[in-house]
Amino acid sequence: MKKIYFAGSIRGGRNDNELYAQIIVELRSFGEVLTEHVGYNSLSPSGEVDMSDQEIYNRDMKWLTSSDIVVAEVSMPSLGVGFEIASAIGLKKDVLCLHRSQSGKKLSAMISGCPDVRVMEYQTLDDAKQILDEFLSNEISG
Ligand code: 6IA
Repeated sequence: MKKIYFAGSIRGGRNDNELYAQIIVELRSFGEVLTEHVGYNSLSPSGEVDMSDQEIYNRDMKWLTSSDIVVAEVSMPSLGVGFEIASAIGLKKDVLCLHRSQSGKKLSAMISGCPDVRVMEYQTLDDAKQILDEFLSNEISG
């Protein structure tokens, strides 16, 4: 079973967390999603966690290293997600970035201009699912 690392904003802002949860449901039909907590409603930027930032970093970097595929929802700008994308590129992972055209924010040129990631614009959740299906079916067969 392929391991999928999903990245989405946490301290960058949680406005899209329900969308992340729905993307994660879709990702689960293609493999094991290592980072399901990114979609949890209960995870708020100021919330209680029983891990230190260093422990979170170490655990996430270990998961990122062990993953086969990285999918990032990048509509809500997040330093952590940007860091994960750059790290994934360094680790030679296949990276798909999903950006909601109507988010009101233009994607950072450091992501949209990067030749090592696939960036896809989408509008509805159904569009996102279709993009994921195409990307992941190729990944899994290839
Ligand atoms: O800079 P951000 O916080 O927006 O970065 C979000 C990204 O970093 C996500 O894709 C996660 O993989 C990772 N990340 C950041 N914080 C955490 C976390 N706990 N737990 C797991 N992964 C994280 C923070 C909890 C706290 C804010 C209540």
